[in-house]
Amino acid sequence: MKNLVLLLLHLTFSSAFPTVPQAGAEDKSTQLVEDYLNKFYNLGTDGQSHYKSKNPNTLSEKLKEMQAFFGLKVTGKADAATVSVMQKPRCGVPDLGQFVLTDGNPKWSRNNLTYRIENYTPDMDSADVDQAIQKAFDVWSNASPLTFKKLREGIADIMISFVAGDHGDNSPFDGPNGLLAHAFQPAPLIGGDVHFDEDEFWTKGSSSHGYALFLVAAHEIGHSLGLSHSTDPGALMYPTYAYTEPNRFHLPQDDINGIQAIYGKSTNPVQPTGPSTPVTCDPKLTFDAVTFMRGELMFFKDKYFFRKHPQSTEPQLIFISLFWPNLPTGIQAAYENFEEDRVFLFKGNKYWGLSGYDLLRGYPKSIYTLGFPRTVKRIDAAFSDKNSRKTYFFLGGKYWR
Ligand SMILES: [Ca+2]
Ligand SMILES: [Ca+2]
Ligand SMILES: [Zn+2]
Ligand SMILES: [Zn+2]
Repeated sequence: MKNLVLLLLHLTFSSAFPTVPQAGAEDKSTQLVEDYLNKFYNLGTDGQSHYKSKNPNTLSEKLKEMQAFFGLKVTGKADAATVSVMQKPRCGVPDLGQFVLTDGNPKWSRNNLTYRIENYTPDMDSADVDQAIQKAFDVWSNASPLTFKKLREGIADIMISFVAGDHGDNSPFDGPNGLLAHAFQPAPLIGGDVHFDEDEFWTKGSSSHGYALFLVAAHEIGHSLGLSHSTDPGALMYPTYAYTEPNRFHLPQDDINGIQAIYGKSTNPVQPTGPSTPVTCDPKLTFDAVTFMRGELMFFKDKYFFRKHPQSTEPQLIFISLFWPNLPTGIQAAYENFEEDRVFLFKGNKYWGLSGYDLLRGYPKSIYTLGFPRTVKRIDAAFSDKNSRKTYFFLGGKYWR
């Protein structure tokens, strides 16, 4: 992949939820697997762009590599769980093993770096662009000895631009969605530079449309500084794009460890710490809400949920925003209405309805429409009894039926 380190990719599918491919969709799924391994696991590097006719073992080996990276069961086969991960929106940079550092450990030899914003997107006020970029650099300078000075002219270490289509670096953009941006690892000239696809709609931060410039910039700058992808699903450097409200963003511990492994500790006397991704074997782990959904157990925790299929031993950790961009984090209660095939999620005095992985229209609704008195401000837990067809809501020491 030469020195191109980041291509943010947003695969567009009618539904982001990984369903098992239906009969007839098999060719499409084979193509998906091949394309994915080509792009992110260098399937084609030994001249085997069409594995079927050439070397099926290469495909299986690459699948195993991919499965290991994502913590899936290592089968070497394109099973449903594997295909489902391949359908997730993600960054286009290859996953080069379980190392946070980019191959060859490229780094800047100075700690005082410069950047320049060469042009602006028409999607946002230029002051908001300045602020988003500045905030993205702050993320990294707060966690390391690095400093970033903004230049208004001339050549900076990290040149930032908004460009579309073929823009002369052999890595053309692709119109709306797909590739969002890319960046180059530390080196002279184009090294460190960040390009955003102007065919995207850039925002100050919105869960429902466009892409948050701050979040994409922070991820890209990580590559500009020499970081590669992380296998930690909560890390900024994880390959998939997940929306977090920019004002509530804290650099995760995994990324702090990554940048400090390259450049050393922060010069701040108090070392920064960040959120750590919940680990399923942590005995202190508690959940916000638990429910069944179509035979799978779903555990909600902060901005994640764990999904546990009865046939698998390891629960899968997923961002809530990846499946339901409009749901809040910190769900407080959940239950499944088995007969209607609906799942209801509660937070504060609002609730949301899901049909499988689709958010139902018309939500959130107020819990008072369910008949709760105005004194009720939140639900602690909920449970629906299949046999009696009654739903129980728990609040403090009381329950409603
Ligand atoms: Ca440069
Ligand atoms: Ca694009
Ligand atoms: Zn990336
Ligand atoms: Zn470019």
